[in-house]
Amino acid sequence: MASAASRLKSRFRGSLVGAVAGDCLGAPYECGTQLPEGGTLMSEVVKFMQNLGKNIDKEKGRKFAFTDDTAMARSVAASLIHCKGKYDARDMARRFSEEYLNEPFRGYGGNVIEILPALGDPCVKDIYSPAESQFNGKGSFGNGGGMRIAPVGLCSAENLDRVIEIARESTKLTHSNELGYNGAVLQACAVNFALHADPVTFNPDGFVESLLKVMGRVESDGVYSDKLKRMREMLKTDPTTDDVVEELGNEVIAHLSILSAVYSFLRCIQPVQGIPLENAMERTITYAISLDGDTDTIASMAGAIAGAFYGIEEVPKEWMGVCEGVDDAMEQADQLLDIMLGGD
Ligand code: AR6
Ligand code: MG
Repeated sequence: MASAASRLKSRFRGSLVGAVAGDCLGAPYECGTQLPEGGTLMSEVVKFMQNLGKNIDKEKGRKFAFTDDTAMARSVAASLIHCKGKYDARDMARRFSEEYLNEPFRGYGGNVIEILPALGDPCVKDIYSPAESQFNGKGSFGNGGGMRIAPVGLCSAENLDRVIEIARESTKLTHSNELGYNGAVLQACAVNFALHADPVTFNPDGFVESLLKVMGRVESDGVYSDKLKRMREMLKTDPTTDDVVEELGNEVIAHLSILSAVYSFLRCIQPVQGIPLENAMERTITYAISLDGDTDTIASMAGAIAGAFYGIEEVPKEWMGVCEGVDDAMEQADQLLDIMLGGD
């Protein structure tokens, strides 16, 4: 039996690699998909996954590129590693800015690009002020906080308050709207709960209940809490993907995408009709992409939660060969684990 330390290492790696793979494999579906006569998006994604395995030699060297989700998550992880697990707003903001200016083509959100250059400017006195000025002072509620937050969730279970605080504060660098940063808090906590869950006794209802407790503490408007309560019902009734999208959304905004990622993880613990894939990571990413819309980000967030639960062994080998950024994610996962074991 694997030791507790090696299980944890596997789950840290699974989470960051799961996030990268969801981003890379979801990205080709983001702008809509031409479906064959009688085909569904789900059946197309299943074929894509099956062929990814069969054509591994042909695919050799071919990389599915990552997008802004991974670009920003790498900066979050790099900053936490550099600051030995502590949150340093200036350091993280500068990394977001540099990453964007180096590779602006990664598919960043339409509004966040207006403030990313300023986040590296030492003359900006209040580093949170560029984000606060967005959307006439209301701030962004895009899902850009949730999409990058997995590294924050990778710490011990006793540090949940710190997960919440770092997720909120680091998201405010770009998303000052409550819905934007609370969505990131929810996603970071989902990663943390999955990381420490016992797969043998795991209970999806209890998982949702734990998230409800967090959201009850942090949100003032109840938007996420109401949707979590709906999700609890949905887990009992197994709705169609269209109904899931109707309830939980598939858009680039936080409150209409992050819960779809959480639901994808919870739903795919069990087999899903229409997805004849035995591997649970494959099933989860396939399901998340089948929700259509913001496929890369929903699959990336679902992959981060699922990877923290199942560990790196459940990530298909083929993904490791074809997804850009996997090696860096493995390295960052190991470094974050070292920080945690060093007493974060
Ligand atoms: N009012 C109206 N629309 C909004 C608001 C608001 N307060 N906030 C956000 N939006 P952005 P992100 C809409 O630019 O969150 C990439 O595809 C608005 O249409 O802050 O980092 C990634 O892969 C705005 O352009 O960036 C993610 O999927 C959009 O939400 C996503 O974009 C995105 O918000 C992440 O984007
Ligand atoms: Mg996206």
